[in-house]
Amino acid sequence: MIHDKYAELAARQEELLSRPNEHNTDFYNGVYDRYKHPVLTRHHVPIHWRFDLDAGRNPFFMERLGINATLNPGAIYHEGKYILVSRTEGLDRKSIFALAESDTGIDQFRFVDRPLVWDDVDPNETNMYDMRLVKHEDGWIYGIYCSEQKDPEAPVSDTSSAVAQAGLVRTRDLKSWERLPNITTGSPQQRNVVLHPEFVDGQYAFYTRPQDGFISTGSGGGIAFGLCKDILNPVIEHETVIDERRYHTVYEVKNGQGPAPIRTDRGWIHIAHGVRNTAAGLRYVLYTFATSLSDPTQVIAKPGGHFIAPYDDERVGDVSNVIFCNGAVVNEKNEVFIYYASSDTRIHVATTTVERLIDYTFNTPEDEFRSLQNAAQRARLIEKNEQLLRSQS
Ligand code: M1P
Repeated sequence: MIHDKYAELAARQEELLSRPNEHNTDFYNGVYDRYKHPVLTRHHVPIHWRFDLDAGRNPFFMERLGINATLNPGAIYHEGKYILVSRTEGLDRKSIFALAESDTGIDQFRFVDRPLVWDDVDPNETNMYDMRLVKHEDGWIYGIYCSEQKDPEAPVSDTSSAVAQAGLVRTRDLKSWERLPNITTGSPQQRNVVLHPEFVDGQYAFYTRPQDGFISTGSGGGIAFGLCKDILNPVIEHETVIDERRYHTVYEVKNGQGPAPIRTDRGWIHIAHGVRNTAAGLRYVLYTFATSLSDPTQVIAKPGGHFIAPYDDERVGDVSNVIFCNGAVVNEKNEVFIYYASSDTRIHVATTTVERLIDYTFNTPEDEFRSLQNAAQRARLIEKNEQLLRSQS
């Protein structure tokens, strides 16, 4: 028999799942809109994924398999629905992938079916997270994710060191998934590997982030680009860094490609994350840049500073002061939905349009890299505005 408590929790959850979202009108920057509520939280995870509903087996109606957080979702717009594949972290720290969908893209996301599974081709893989979902022109939908295992070379006393590699799956229907081999590169570790949605020179193209260590990129780092001849045997022989780390920027310590870049008339627009160190720990923000349509290794525009940073309540969570994005979609009206997680805890959306994203990326002044030059840059803006204000007074 189903426990009495189930109906009460289900009714409460239904209120959350059907709640309309609305703009956060306290926030304005002209670039994108923020929303009042996160779009996916641990409270959205179905009750029957967490509790044993049977009153006999679970007389106290205890949560048997709790969920700690929903974060860092891959995203696609598919058959008129906004699809997220959420990193869904259990209380045991293991992340699983779970698919949620919505008709609006800003609210009423619901998890569907069951957590995603596929053939277990790598028994050493311990954790999986941060899937990029990419509709490739070859007709498949690919998922590229971080496949993490214990460092086999770590001494016995070290139970924390890990190795990150890029796992690869593909599907046509978002239901059955085929696990392909991990992507091989010359780098000891990889995270934030993303498939470019089109062939380049007849080959599959990837954004990578070569790194020496699991946390620190060491002598590696930067967003790199590489080609791969065969997706069934994915080897990237050469990685060329196209967007480097740089001193005293928001991407000083690390950076990484977010979702697959968005094709526009002016170029590919990339949403990436940048990391810098502070006395309170690492701070993760998003930034954008554009690459050339004719040569995706050439950066042709790069606004200074951050695009999205932790705001109000977003600042606090399991890993505070983090905004991370690996999912963004464009619908048929050229509206852009940017799904980002705050502080490794819950998922939000920011909306804009392709037109605004182009304007932001191509017309925001670049970082001048030195305070006095940045002061002069701001003085030029003030001067132009003062002239305009004087002419209209
Ligand atoms: O905790 C912040 C982020 O840290 C990692 O990102 P990166 O590889 O760029 O350092 C990832 O573990 C990511 O999932 C996490 O949100």
